[in-house]
Amino acid sequence: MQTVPNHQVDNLQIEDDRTGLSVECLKRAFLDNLFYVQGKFPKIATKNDYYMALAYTVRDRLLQRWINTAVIYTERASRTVSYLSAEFLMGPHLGNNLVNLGIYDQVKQAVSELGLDLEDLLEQEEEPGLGNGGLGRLAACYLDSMATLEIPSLGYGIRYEFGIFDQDIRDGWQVEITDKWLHCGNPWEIARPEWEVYVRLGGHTEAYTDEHGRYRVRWIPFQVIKGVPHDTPILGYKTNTANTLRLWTAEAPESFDFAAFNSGDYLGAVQEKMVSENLSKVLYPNDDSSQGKRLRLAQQIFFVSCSLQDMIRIVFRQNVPLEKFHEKFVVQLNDTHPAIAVAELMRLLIDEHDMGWDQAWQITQKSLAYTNHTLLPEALERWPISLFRELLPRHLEIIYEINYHFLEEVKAKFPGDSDRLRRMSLIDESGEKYVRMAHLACVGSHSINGVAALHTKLLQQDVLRDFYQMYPEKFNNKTNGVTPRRFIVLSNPRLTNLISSKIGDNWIKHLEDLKHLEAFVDDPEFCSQWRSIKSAIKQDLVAYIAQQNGITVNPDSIFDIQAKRFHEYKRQHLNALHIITLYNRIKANPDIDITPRTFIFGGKAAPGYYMAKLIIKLLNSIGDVVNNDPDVRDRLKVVFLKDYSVKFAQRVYPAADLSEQISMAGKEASGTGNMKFALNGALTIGTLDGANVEIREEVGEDNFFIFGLTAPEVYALKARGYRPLDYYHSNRELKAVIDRIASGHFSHGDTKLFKPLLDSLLYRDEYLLFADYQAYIDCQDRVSQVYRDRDRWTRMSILNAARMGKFSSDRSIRDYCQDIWNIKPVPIELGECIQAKE
Ligand code: GL4
Repeated sequence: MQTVPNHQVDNLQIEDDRTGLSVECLKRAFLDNLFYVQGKFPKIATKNDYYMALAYTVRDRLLQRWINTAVIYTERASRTVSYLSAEFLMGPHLGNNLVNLGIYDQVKQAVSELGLDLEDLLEQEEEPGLGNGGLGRLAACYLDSMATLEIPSLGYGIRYEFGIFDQDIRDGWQVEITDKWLHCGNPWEIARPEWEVYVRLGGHTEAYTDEHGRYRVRWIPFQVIKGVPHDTPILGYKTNTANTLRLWTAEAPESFDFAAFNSGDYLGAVQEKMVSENLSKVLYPNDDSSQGKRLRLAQQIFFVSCSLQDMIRIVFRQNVPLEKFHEKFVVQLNDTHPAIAVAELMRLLIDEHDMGWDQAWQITQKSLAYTNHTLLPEALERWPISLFRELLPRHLEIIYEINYHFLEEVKAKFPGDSDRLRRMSLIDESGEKYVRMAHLACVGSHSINGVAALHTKLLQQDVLRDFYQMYPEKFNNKTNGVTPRRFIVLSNPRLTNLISSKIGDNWIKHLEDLKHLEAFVDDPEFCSQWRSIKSAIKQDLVAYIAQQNGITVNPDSIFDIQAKRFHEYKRQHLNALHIITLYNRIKANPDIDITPRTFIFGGKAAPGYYMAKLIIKLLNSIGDVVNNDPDVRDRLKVVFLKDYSVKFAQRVYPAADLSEQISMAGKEASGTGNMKFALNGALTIGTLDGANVEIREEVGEDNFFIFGLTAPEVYALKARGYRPLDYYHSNRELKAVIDRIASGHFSHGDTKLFKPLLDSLLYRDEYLLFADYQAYIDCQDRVSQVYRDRDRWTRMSILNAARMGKFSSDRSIRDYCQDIWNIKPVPIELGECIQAKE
């Protein structure tokens, strides 16, 4: 579709009520949107109507930034980051946009003058849960930082109709419920059907000779699917930049197959529409694992092809020659989910745009960069060749050709090493044949990075060792970070105000400035303010828990929180062993003096992950017994908060005293929850895994509770032959804990319920819970001791927050810009014609 220049419209002054920021103006605009957009007036409006009216009022106020940003990027053909990710776990938009626009207080006042409560309206928003956990949330933090740092960027992904499932707990078990986040409409997105693109699937290829006598390939697909972009603005914090998150929905090319319709096969015609729309129907709810499902591969090619075609459209519109694609765009692959981009970009350049192989390969490699997010073997994506051939016949040919050239290179560098060729090949031929997506990403990218120092080291030494030996220059580390805007300014306004009252508010954009807080650790008044804020937030959570779970919690107890996806390697069940240890101590000696604790859990398990679901059941079962045992009194409580989400995480991080980061060393690539807790003044109990290592380095050994085997010790123990039963027999407390579970104490006498879990611990214990048990318990005992010294604990808490500067996603993004992307900020000025009058 062509745009129509219209100078009359270009020169128009935008209505004041759509941009004004005074309380009066905001009130008028709010009521106006309630009436004209929602079609309601106050007497009959629902809370959701009010939320929508407010969302539109805020959206109006960011549109000028959004449009100006797009205009300036287009005029200057700015170099742009394309962040390709199958997941974007954005969290609610409204609060974040209020913070980033700097209008939180005005809006709060405006709605309160209309008799409404802003917090109440913020609660209304159904968050877009288009991600599983850390990987998707990292993408969202990076978008926030790129906009804040004025880096031209586009996030590309899938607009899943159903995001991550809602979690209910029934009889202690997780039950999954479909997430209907679009049910009440989404005020933050704008569909751009004029930029629709088509993606082919299936069918076969045919070789032919073109008019210049060149060998060419034509792909005759079985199915064509239309991708329609939906754009959401991503505001920077107190900048004029508003970048775009572009998510694709899948549709049938025509809403009717007229031939089928005319032949009377109406249902057949509609069938095709349904099949096509399936592609963007649902997010796969697996974190850190891959199942090799056809629909998942179809989703990947769908969003990758849509996005690359969109970039090529932009290149042409900005009059950049296609040969300079890599100068206009750098494409960051968020894990291997978009790794098919290597073959798809080659295909687009060669088959659709007549480019030769060598030039296309150069452009591809120069454009693409790959981030690895996991060390778990089960998460490394591999697709059966048969599936590939069926769905992506042309891509498979291209991959074979890439592989041919690549293996030639390997042979040249390591002559006579056939074992290496077999290990490195893009095709796994050890049994059924597979395409190895991580290998494809490594070969097709100019940069390969891990997400924490230890993770990158382990990639180089182990998972991607051959690739490190082949291309050492491609490898680099980019330690993860989190956005302080959402994870402290928005979620913890009380702490934000205290910090800003002492050191100004520069830290919000320059998190290293938090170090100036260290000057106040010996100031008793500051310490007491720090403590009373934590205590007030804990009180809020106490009220929430009472209302949600009907459990009465002691607000002075240690709030000991483990909130993250459920996975055996994350060892929520190690935490459970500690709870039962304390419980056993109380049962043995009811008057024992122990530091009261509230154990709080949140997180979802993949629906097909039986063991993770059994661990959820175990925690709930322990809670049922412990919370109601009169011997325990108010010394221990176990709370499982259901349906963990971004919205909910924002409530939990600020309330924590203790953050549980207890994965088996060598398994957690980085973790990012660990950063969010510490930023809010929680102390960490953790292993030397992922970013814990760097957090401890920053906050200092004395301010971090470390325990357990290191990654090399884990490997050594496994190599020696690990025997969990030996630990069981030789450790009295551990044995009592296991026996307590086995006895049916937590399962109404049912001795079978937890048997699979106990057997897996006693006879395999893949994640070395028993080996780390005693060290964990000893460390927890230290935690309990230190907590009794309130001043010491407060001091440690302040120092943790003060030393978290490194873990801002702004720092991560600056590192990406410098080392991988070669991109500079492009500041946005608000142009004359669309500037607010305010
Ligand atoms: C993850 C890692 O498990 C997690 O440690 C890391 O912090 C996150 C972001 O880099 O990526 N990888 C996958 S898969 N899911 C994750 O959360």
